[in-house]
Amino acid sequence: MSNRRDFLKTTTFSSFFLFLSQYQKGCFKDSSGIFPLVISTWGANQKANAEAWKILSNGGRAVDAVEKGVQIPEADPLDQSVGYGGLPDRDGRVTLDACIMDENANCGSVMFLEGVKHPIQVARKVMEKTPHIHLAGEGALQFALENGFKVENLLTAASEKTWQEWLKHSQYDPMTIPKLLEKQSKRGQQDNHDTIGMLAIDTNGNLSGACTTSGMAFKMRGRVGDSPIIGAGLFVDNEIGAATASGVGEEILRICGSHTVVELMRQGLHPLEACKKAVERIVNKRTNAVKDLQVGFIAVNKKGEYGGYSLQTDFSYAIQTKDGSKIINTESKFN
Ligand code: SD4
Repeated sequence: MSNRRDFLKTTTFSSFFLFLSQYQKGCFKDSSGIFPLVISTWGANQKANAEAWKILSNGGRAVDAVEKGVQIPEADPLDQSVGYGGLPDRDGRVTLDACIMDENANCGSVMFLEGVKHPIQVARKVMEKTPHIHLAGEGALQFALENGFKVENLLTAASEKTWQEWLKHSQYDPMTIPKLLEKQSKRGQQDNHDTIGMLAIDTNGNLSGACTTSGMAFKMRGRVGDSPIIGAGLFVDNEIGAATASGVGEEILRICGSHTVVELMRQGLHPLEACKKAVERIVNKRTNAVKDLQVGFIAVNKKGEYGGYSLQTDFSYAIQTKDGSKIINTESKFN
């Protein structure tokens, strides 16, 4: 009898520890059946989600899915906020920022990188082939060239024209891209887009994320925003969840935005509430300075619950699960 009790005790304990160790490694299977899942900043990034979904729905890794997915806007010449076709800095140069983070806290990032159409691929190589996390400017380019990337002209005629127009008054406004998009957007949120931050959970329940941008239009040469900074534009903690950001990078950096959102989820907040608290922290610290600026966060937790919140209206995210794809307009602090 006592042997049986001991056996039960031992198996119960060992199953519990096995579960715990698997959970901590993040390699438990999804028993709820809701995974995979992919979520991206901005409704227009449904196309990017669809690309990521091809990998996720075949049982692929979340990190492969996000790397592939964000290449859709990177390659799109009509997307003036990411990759090829992005609006240049005030000197007329397109400079790109991107980062990627996987379920094991591996991460890689490039910033102030010129002439490479898919900075996210370079960021992944930084993650996998170097002892570093962030590579910037000339060094990032040298590394890209050494790894077989080609340099091409990323400034499209349309973006050059917008820059020539801007030069007439040369006034920097961090809201240039949102205002431009508002003008171009015919079907409301559907067409609205900006920096892409993408988060995914694969069938093994593992989380990863990627973020890529051409940054603020007409920024100073050398300016780097939040998007390539691990913890600001993107953060993944496979035990808790992941978050990413879009909007005025300086405001996101100030509160280490995405890391803050993940830490708020660690304290038990739902992803939407965590995003809201992070936005409120910016407002509390910055008051009037941010009343006309945009910042938006999206987040997903380990259970697959997700949400987003922004400073201003007109922020949305795209989500794809087994139930299909949809766009959600977030609640915002200001209306
Ligand atoms: C940056 N956060 O460079 C990026 C730009 C952006 O919506 O997200 N715009 O600051």
